[in-house]
Amino acid sequence: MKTYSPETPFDDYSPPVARVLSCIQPTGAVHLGNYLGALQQWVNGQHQNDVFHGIVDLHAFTVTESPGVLGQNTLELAAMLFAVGLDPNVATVFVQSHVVEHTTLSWMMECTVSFGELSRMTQFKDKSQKREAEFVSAGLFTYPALQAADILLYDADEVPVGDDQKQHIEITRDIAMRFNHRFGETFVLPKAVTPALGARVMDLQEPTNKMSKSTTNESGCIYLLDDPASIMKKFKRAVTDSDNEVSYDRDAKPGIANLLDILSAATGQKPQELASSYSQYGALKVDAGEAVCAMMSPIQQRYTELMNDRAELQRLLRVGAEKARVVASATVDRAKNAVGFLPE
Ligand code: ATP
Ligand code: LTN
Repeated sequence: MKTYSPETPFDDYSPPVARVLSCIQPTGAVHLGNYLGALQQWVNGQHQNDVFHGIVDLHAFTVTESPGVLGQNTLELAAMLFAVGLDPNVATVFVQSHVVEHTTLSWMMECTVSFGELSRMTQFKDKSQKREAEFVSAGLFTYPALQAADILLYDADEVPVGDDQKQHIEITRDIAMRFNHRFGETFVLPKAVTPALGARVMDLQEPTNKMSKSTTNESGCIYLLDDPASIMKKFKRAVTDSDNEVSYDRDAKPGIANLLDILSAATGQKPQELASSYSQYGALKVDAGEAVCAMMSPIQQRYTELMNDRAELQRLLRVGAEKARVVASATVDRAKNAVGFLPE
């Protein structure tokens, strides 16, 4: 890479690229929140930065109790990541369990985070409460340590995520700082980057909750593989409010603001500007639905093609894991040396 020096003319200078990492769990179908809050940013960032994207099956294992589902979900998610536009020749796309360094570093992270810190994580509180009578694994509790390992293994400068993940990036920084303080400079401190639009896509039926695959009412969640008829139906049924004036106000009019945000993310126009061009809720719902259908159609086509060639998908994932392992194993060696484990 070229670096700037007074002797180098400006047109020859390219700033150093950032190392970017983000991951997604293979826990079910990808929804519009995942796409607008994270995946779209991953795709846009791949030509500017050095990007690593993991399918975090070990994280999904925290809530997996039946055999056979994890591998199939992982394969389907890989097809979806390539279908939305991640280029396997540019981005490093890998499966977390294929890179064994994640579990080694995760244990070191567990020993660097406190019980109190983990107890304060809102995702753990939400997910353990939602599981009510179900089994709550210790892995669900120590989950942020594994996530910290994912990020620190790759010396990530930036982590593009939706709003809900900011706390996990904060705890990763705290763990990295503590480790560096105890054992000497080892880890790069990452920062979360959230998109201006789509940072939090809300449920169409309960617009004060984030759109989520663990929703109780399926019609509030748009899946990337939904057919156009069901996408339109879900938009037409979206919960709004009782007056009929289109304005962009997230607190007073969460349903309308969400529709405007979605339409804005799909068209590139500002939500406030869009608001002024509508006088009725019905037309806004139809336009938002149609814009989403148009955005999904090429993705769905590529997804089907990719799923028809399983051998090729697995080959792409092997290439990704090899590239990931090179960086990850160097970091684990550095961390072990810093602590002073006895070398083999
Ligand atoms: P869910 O709540 O649906 O189970 P999750 O947060 O567990 O979702 P992942 O599949 O691990 O889902 O998330 C992948 C990415 O999608 C993360 O970066 C997360 O911040 C982002 N994301 C998830 N839901 C939303 C949403 N409603 N709006 C914006 N971004 C979201
Ligand atoms: N916890 C995240 C998924 C996740 C992740 C990561 C995101 C696991 N490891 C590393 C960014 C970086 C979630 O539930 N969305």
